[in-house]
Amino acid sequence: MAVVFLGLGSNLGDREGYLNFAVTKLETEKRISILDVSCILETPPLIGGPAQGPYLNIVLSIDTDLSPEELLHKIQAVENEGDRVRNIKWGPRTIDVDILLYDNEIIKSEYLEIPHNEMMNRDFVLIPLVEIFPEGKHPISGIFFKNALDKLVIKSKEKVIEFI
Ligand code: A4P
Ligand code: MG
Repeated sequence: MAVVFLGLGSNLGDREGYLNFAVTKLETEKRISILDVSCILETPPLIGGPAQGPYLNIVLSIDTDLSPEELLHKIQAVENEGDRVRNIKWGPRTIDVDILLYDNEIIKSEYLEIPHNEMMNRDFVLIPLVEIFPEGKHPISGIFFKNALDKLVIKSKEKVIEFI
């Protein structure tokens, strides 16, 4: 069994409804048990993408015997069932599920990069991750997520971040 952290985001339609939908779908998977779910965080979209509305994000931890590739297929099926349409890179989405961590494994293939390559630069990932995994550290750099978050928060103090 592996402990896996997933990052979920939504900024289209019933955002909270889509997050709940994805958690419920994962919960009903026989080979997945949900361990913990963070609070919901609302943040502005990343700078650099197209103009779009604010996101709701959560992080959850699961226990699973699915391989990383099998899990990727499962989460893509959940995204598709959650009305996800892929057109613009970084564009608005009903539901996005990213694999952040898969135990301490390091994977780099055409389809999968774990740890998620942008996770250390994103407050909407690190804030909910640190909430449910305060002792966690990055499998490659060994940097504690808590310390990475402190640095990020110092840089982007002026950003509007709120828990809902
Ligand atoms: N892929 C590779 N590694 C992974 C992984 N660890 N987990 C591949 C999941 N997928 C992974 O993803 C494209 C491909 O990445 C997949 O087919 C898979 O093989 P996608 O979700 O289909 O497409 P995308 O939207 O272009 O990329 P991605 O990576 O999901 O987008 P980002 O970088 O996550 O950006 N602002 C706020 N505040 N909150 C957000 O959640 N999200 C984005 C999306 C932009 N701005 C945001 C937020
Ligand atoms: Mg994604």
